Amino acid sequence: MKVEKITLADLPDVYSTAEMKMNGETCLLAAPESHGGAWLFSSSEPENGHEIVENLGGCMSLVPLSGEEGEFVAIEGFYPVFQAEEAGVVYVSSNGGNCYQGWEKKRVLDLAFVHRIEVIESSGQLYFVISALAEAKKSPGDWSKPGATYAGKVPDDRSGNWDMTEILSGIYKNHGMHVTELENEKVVLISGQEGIFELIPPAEGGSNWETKKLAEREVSDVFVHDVDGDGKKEILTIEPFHGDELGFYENENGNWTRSATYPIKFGHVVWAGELLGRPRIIAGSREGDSDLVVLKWDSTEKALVQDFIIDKEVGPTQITVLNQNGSSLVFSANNGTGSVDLYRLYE
Ligand SMILES: [Ca+2]
Repeated sequence: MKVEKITLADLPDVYSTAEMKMNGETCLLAAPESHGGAWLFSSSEPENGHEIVENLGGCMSLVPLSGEEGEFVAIEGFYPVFQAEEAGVVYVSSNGGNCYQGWEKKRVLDLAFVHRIEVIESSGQLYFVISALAEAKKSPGDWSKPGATYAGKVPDDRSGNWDMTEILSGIYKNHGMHVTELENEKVVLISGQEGIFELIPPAEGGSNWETKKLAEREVSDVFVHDVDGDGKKEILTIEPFHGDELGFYENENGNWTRSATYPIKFGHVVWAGELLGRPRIIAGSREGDSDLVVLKWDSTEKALVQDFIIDKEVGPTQITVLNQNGSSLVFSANNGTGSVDLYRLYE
């Protein structure tokens, strides 16, 4: 594969990315971990991005509200290094305006050290799920208090109350969150020091989230895809917390087993999906080569191997991948270079 790189914006400390539909078009969002604003880029004219929300810093996560246009939720107030006593969740809406104007931000939840948010639809109900990395911290190295995960219904009237209840507690370094489908059910995966957990949303009319533990090892981040093409999904991980290994877990008879690893350095990006129609993994490191690298599964060697390097010395923190018009686009928050970059992959 060949790679074309376009720097879309210089955004110091850029950290989070997402994709979102806006006026029928796919758009991309980026926001910083320090004080700053959120930017929006249309996929048809990505070079003409604009800041759409002036004050959306300490932004660890950006997530569109499923199926809707022009609205998203985000974490704000989680500043480096672990200054997050005042962190919370905001709801951001375009108010039906054009791509770049009229955006309004509203704080909907306060939760110290809230770090991840996802949105999942189940039985026609939209739920938000949030995790606090820890309950509290006296210093960056203080991990004495575990974090918890909470969920609630996204109110139909977004200006209403966003109520939440605790659904998983006692997870130290509660860091990873990923919405996926396992055994034909939409689920949320959570990862931390105690391992990987699967959270299944309530049945129709119910309120209880079912919890299953999938793996015991300390895991920083998770992503799910069938990367060896055998029709069964695998779990890809970064481990341990911000760690130096990418893990490959296979499911055999209902049990998840780590059967391969690949070396990374201060791992921060793990993504798996289709690139130009082929199953691939993208891993990003914030130390060492600080690279963004594409891996593939070698079924002969039964190992993860490097396919090609997208970029080096960029220190990516999050990516969003789009497949459109015969290209694969990798939109990257390159924290190390303070830039929002778009990579177009092609044959
Ligand atoms: Ca597979």
